[in-house]
Amino acid sequence: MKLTLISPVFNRNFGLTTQKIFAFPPLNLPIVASLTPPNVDVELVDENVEHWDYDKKMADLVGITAMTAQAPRAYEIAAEMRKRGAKVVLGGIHPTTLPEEAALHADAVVVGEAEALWPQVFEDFSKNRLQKIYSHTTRPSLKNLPIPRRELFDRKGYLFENTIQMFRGCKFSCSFCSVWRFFGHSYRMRPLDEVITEIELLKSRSRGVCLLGFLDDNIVGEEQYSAELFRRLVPLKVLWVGQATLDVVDMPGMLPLMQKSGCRALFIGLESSNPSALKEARKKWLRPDEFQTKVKMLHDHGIMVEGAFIVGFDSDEETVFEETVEFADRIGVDAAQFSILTPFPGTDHYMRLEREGRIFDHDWSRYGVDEVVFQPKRMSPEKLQEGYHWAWREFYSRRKIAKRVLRAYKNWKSMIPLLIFQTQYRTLMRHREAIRKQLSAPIIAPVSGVAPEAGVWASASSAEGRGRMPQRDASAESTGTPLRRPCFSPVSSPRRRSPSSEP
Ligand code: B12
Ligand code: SF4
Repeated sequence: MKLTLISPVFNRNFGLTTQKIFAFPPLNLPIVASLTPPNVDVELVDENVEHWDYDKKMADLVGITAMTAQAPRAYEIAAEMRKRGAKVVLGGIHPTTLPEEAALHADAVVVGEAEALWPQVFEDFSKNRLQKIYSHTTRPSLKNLPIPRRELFDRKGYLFENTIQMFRGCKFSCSFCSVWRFFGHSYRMRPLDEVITEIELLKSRSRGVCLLGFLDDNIVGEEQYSAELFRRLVPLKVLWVGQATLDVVDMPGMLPLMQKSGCRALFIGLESSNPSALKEARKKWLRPDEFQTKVKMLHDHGIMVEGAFIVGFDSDEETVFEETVEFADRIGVDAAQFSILTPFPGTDHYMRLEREGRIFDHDWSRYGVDEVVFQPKRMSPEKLQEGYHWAWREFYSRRKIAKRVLRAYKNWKSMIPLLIFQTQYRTLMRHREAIRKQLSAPIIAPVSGVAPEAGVWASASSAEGRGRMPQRDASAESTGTPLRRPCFSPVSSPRRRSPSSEP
């Protein structure tokens, strides 16, 4: 009996993740594997880092995970595997949000968390009585979970495989976010003893320094619990990175403790320098005038900060791109990620834009936060798309990278990782922008058979580092040419265009 678990490529146009630094292993599939009886032959395919062939990975049962951006490719793989005789089960955040859609493409859909459902799915499969939808009424407890089968990652070539999760859920209700809708509005914690046992195991398997990546959306969400974890990490001498909200800085004694426990970098959702945008996002508690001081406090504790910023809020004007890049530089973040506000199905933001008739593209493969799928309020979709690319180019211009790396001289140990990270980001984003430009030519054949090759490398515009966004070519705007979706899978949801973009 063979089970193949598949993580579809995030964005078919970009193909394999060529930079190891951004190749993040999926934790969900090793969890599903750990819930499967031990006598089953389990194989894991991560299309983001490996080429593969349907015929060589054939199995009796296939499990596929999908975030929204992965869904069209997941459906495509499901069709191919079913054609070859396998039963296919879909799970993850997208099938959970839209189970009826997913059910059109699979033999069964898991709505929710595998811990509560997979043993039953597997038993039903073994007895040839698979049902179409499996869902739970209460979210599962996170006690006594088996250790995820990370050995299935072997030889896939990730920079590090030690991703770990302590709790699920979030107490906040950000309007654009899927997490609190999916995992619930309060925290469900794993017993700390079990977390520490898992970390000790990861440490014993590591060659050299043990680097951990915590996947928790807010590692200090439960202050007491997190502080206790950090105390227990100190003697283990690991290094770790994670995600947090900026109020970590206000928690008495937390920063020195995190530093001692091995924290080296935090990914923080700063979202915007515009208070009206923060209100829209339901992040009123963030105060942009405090960001600079707080980032400095993190730096003083040897913690690098990657700030996440979103553009495309209703209150964002066309100046938002320059303002955001200037702001990110001024507050001193070490790295930044820019995203286009994307209405993920199931979120409050999606429901509002849908009600207002502003979502013009339901091709989920474009929901990777790098394409405009809705009509912005104070600018054209083209302007938003262009400004997004400009922000990445500008923030990662050579001149700005050099400035940031030199600024880190007080914490000299961080200079080399910082330089590597920044140049990798620069390469990745320029590569993607170049591909997108090439794809503005109308047709790309749908991918089949194997994961797509990354597109051809090409150099993007050289006008960089000047801090001002070039004005758009007016002739291009006047044509009213809709943003073209480069590759539309025949199995994805039907696409609607905004009235303004009708030919
Ligand atoms: C780590 C992470 C990543 C990693 C992914 C690693 C990987 N290969 O999976 C990276 C950094 C690559 C990533 C990228 C993106 N991410 Co991300 N990511 C996360 C994060 C923080 C943790 C994911 C995780 O491992 N969770 C823990 C596991 C256990 O949960 P799970 O995956 O949901 O799995 C459970 C169930 O869903 C189910 N299940 C899942 N799959 C399957 C399959 C089967 C067969 C079965 C039976 C069950 C099952 O069982 C599992 C166990 O209970 C989540 C937030 C979160 N809390 O989940 C965001 C999240 C998933 N990401 C999100 C987004 C938007 C993205 C991006 C599109 C944009 C971005 N943020 O950059 C990109 C996509 C890539 C691209 N286009 O470049 C959104 C997804 C929204 C949506 N509706 O799709 C989330 C929810 C964050 C948010 N705030 O909304 N991400
Ligand atoms: S964006 Fe972060 S803080 Fe806001 S609800 Fe989502 S996980 Fe919680």
